[in-house]
Amino acid sequence: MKKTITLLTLLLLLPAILAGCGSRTIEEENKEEATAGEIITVGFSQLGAESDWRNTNTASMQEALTPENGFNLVYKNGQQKQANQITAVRTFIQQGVDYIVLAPATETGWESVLTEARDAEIPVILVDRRVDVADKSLYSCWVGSDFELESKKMTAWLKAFTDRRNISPENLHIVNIQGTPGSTAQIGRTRGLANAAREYGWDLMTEVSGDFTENKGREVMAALLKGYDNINVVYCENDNMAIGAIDALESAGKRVGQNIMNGEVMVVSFDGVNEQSLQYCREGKISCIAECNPLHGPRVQALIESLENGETPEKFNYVDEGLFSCVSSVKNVVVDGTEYTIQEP
Ligand code: GYE
Repeated sequence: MKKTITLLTLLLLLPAILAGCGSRTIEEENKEEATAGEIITVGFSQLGAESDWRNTNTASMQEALTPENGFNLVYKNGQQKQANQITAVRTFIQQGVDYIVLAPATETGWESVLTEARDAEIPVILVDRRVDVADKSLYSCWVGSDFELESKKMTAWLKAFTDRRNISPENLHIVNIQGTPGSTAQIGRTRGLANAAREYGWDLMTEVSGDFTENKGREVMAALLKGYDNINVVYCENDNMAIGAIDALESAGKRVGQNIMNGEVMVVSFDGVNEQSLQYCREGKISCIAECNPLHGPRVQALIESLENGETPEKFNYVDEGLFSCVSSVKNVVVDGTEYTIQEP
């Protein structure tokens, strides 16, 4: 009789014992749910993969917004088309992500979709380039570079270089290979050059877009060489286009360097991210690079964390950047009262 009861008890308890061994306790389940609730889902609409700067920027975001850091990152590549980015943002809204991070290709045309995000109460953080909207409450904040300042540093360097060499301003025959038209980086870098050319009396002959890519930079440079026989400065709005342009110049039998009164063509550019352009800068093929810092992942992470804590971060967050050159005659430049020491590439 006793034996039967023990056996019966065992049989009755068996499911509970098995459950206890095979699956999680209620406490464990609760804990998992709580952590799952804390995971922050971020929809990131990146504009494309057009340059080394861009790829480094994407990697920086992916390295910061990880599950270990409490994030679920949904990445969408816009292939340099605003329409793709608008679709991506709409998808994020439908998915009900917690935050939208947008690196917009160009500045205009964002009102409707950003209004949709605001109506859905999803905060938007802009990274790198900006949007041109009258109502600034359509986004929480922005982090990126001061592109016009980069350009002011570059043109200050060019002015200092020509002053040291006693080259008169009208002897500078400049072409500008621009970035994607209507992007913040293009607008700022183009404006800085145009203002300096006007102020110093440089001959800025033409401006053509190379869309920030190496191939377009090569193509545009080859075409410019057919149209102008006196180009002695090529101002490239990023390094990838500079690499393409140098290729086209050398294929056309031109020498790149600093001896611009004796047939050489000076190339200057922006970013300082990829090894080839830094190597060109060490060799003097690129005379000066204005640094543009792409490592925004940890910055975006900090902004989201600050918003999560109920704080209001600064609306516009700028990063510090310098200038790279191995031309020894210019040691520093002063722009808007700040001195920048030229760094070794
Ligand atoms: O300089 C260029 C990229 O917007 C700062 O975009 C960015 C620019 C960068 O394609 O290489």
